[in-house]
Amino acid sequence: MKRPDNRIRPSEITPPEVYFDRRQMMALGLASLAAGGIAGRRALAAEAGNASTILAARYKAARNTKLSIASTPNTYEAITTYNNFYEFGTDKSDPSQNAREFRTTPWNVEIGGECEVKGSFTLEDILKPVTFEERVYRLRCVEAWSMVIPWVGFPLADLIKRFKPTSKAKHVEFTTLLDRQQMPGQRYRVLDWPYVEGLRMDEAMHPLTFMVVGVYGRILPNQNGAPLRLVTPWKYGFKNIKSIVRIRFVEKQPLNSWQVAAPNEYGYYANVNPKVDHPRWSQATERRIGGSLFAQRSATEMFNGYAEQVASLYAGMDLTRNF
Ligand SMILES: Nc1nc2c(c(=O)[nH]1)N[C@H]1C(S)=C(S)[C@@H](COP(=O)(O)O)O[C@H]1N2
Ligand SMILES: [Mo]
Repeated sequence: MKRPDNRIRPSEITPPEVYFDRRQMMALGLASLAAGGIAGRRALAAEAGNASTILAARYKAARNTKLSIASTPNTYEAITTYNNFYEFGTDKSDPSQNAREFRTTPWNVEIGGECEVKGSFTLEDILKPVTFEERVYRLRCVEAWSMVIPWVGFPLADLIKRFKPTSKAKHVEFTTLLDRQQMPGQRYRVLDWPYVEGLRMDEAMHPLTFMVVGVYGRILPNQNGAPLRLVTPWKYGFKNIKSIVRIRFVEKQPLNSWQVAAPNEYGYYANVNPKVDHPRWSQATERRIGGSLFAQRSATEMFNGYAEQVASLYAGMDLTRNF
């Protein structure tokens, strides 16, 4: 595993206002602004600052202290330059380099399968009714490293309820964008593209399961899965699927990309478990990114420290078999 390449400075990362387009301004009721036309570029430019301030303010959400851990988060720089996002390359430094031009507006999410409300929804449709909050979660990668990240987002359960899943909906399947032009990593057969992940319905509805749109009070950078990604803090990092374009309610357990790629190494549940090793390395300890390479590794916690909240979901299940 390569060490992170720190050439990119936080100041080089696209500022929030660059992401906002007319569609988003419309969604905020700034129609006159979005109309443009002869009203002129000057007026647009003058008010654009105003619009981005309103939008940006939404990402400065209050922290949910009850569902946050007390550890100090990693730096913004570490979180945005040490990434796994194979659509943009397999080195940790590739996504921050190769995702700079990735277009996240306009963005649509297709909702389908076993639910009453379905169709194609704009990101604005998805985000308008929800309340953003900040949650500090530990991210534990299956590669035995971890980070602490202040995410901004909203509970997945709040989104799911709006689509009224039927009694046949036993799992939720998520799919990442497929776009070989924009995602150069998809030209290589590292994985069977597009990236797919899934959660059992009760996992998806769990209050810890979070849909993320921002980090550190700012809109989510492309390399972290803009504009919409999943975060399940008690599972290995690969469950946290990025840049989601499709959510389907399904009866059968979906096949997730890493399970398809190496079924003996990666499962569907992927719950953090110090007692169930990866066939090629131990999961008993982890290395915190950003610390000294020589620092002592810390013990991996069952369910990444969230056992009290989630252990009951797996009562009676053999977690060695269901890894
Ligand atoms: N679409 C997609 N989602 C993905 C990945 C990926 O390669 N493609 N990598 C996963 C892995 S292995 C990890 S550890 C986390 C990393 O999230 P971060 O870069 O925001 O820290 O994203 C996950 N989501
Ligand atoms: Mo990961």
